[in-house]
Amino acid sequence: MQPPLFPTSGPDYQPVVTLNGWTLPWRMNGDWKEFHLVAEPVVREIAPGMKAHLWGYNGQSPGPTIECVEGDKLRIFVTNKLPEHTTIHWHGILLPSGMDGVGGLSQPHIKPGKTFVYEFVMKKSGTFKYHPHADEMVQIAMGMFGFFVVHPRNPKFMRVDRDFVFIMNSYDIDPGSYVPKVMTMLDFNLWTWNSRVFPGLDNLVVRKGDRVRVRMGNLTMTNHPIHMHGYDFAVTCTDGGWVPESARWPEVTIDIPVGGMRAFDFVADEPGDWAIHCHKSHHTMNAMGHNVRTFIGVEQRDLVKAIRGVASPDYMAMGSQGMAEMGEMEMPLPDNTLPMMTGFGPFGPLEMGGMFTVVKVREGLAANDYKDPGWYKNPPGTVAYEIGGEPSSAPTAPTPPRGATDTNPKKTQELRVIKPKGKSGHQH
Ligand SMILES: [Cu+2]
Repeated sequence: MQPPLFPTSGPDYQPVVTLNGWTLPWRMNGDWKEFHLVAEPVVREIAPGMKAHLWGYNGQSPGPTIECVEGDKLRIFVTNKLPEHTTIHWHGILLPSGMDGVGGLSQPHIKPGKTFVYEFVMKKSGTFKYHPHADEMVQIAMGMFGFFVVHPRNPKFMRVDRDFVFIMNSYDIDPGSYVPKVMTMLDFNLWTWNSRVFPGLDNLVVRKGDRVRVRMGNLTMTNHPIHMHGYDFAVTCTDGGWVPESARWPEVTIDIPVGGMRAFDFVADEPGDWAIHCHKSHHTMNAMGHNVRTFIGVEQRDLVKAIRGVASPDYMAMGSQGMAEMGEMEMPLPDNTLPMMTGFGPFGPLEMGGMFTVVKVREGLAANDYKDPGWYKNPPGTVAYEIGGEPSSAPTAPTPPRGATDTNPKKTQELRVIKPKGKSGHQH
C-alpha cells in the first residue's frame, strides 16, 4: 500500500490511500492535468502463495487510483496493450456524452496498440471509479477497474484525516490454474478487495482521534453487506454525490449494491483491533467447493475406512463437529491456490479468507503512518475470559420451556434412523 500522494500544486486536499495499491502520478500541461493509463495483462498476487494472470492497468489489477480536484481539467491518455479492443467508462462522473467511454455508443473502440485521449472538466467532487465498457463481462472478470476520487475544491469540506479506498471484485480460478474463468456468473471462489484476499489484505491503520473515511465500490455480480466492528457510522457519499447530513442514518453494516459505491465516515475514538468484512460468510472464505455435503453430527470413522479401501488412501473425513478444524490445519495444497480459511491472530486461528481485514486504531501514531502496529494490547481486565472449575458463580443457564422446541429426548428417540433391512450389524 503506497502512502498517500500529496499534491505538489493546486488546491490542498487529504489524498486517499488505496488498499494494497497506489495513486497514479500526473503532470500539468498548461492548465490540463494529464494522466496516462495503459490497459495490459498483469500478474497479481492474490495473497502470498497464489498469483493470478489478470488484465489491469499500469502493471496492476486494480489500476492505480486517479485523484483530482473539483474544477480540474483532466486529459487522460489510454493506451491499449491488451489482445482485444477496450474503452474506459468514467463511472459516476458528469461529462460530455462522447467522453463516456461506451464502445460503439459514445466512441469507436480502442484497438490493440492504439492510444485514445479523454478530456473533461470535473464538475463535482465525490467517489467514482473507472472500468472498460467493451467486452465488459470478460474485461471486468479479468480485473480491469480502478478507483477515481475527486476532492472538493474547498479543502475543509467533508475533510478527513485518513481516507481508504477499495473496489470489490470476484474471481473463479481453479486450484493449480492462473487465469479466471470468465464465464462464471455467480459461484466464484475468490472474493477480493482490490484483487487481494485475507490474509493478503493490508490493515486499515488509524490514529486514535482521526476522522476516517472508508470508500468502497462493488464490481461483482452480487451485493456485499460490509460490516465494521466497534463503531457506528453513516453513509456520507455515494457515486451520486455527498449525502446531506439530514438524510443520513446510523448503521454498522452497509450494503454495497452491484455497480454501486458507498463511503462511510467515523471518528476513531475507540482503540483496538476491529474486524471489517463482508457479512456474507461465504465471502470471507477462500477457494472452496460449494458442493460439499454437511457432515455435522455424522459419525465418519467407519466411512473413512470404507472410502480408503475403494477410492483414495488419503481420504480424510472432516466436518463432523463443524469446519473450524480447517483453520488450524496446515494441509498440503494443490499448486497456486489458497486455503479456504487461514490466518492467525494473537489468540489463535482467525478462520477467515476473502473479504476480511482489520481496522487497527492506535494512540500516538504519526500523522501519515500506515505501518502495521502489530496486534492490539488489550488493557488488563478487558478480554473475554474462561471461568475455572464449576461455573458456580455463573447464573444458571435458562432452558426452554417444555414442548417449546424439538430437543425433547423422547421425541428424538422416536426419530432414530432404522437399520437397512436384511443387514446385520451393531446398533449405535
Ligand atoms: Cu460479500
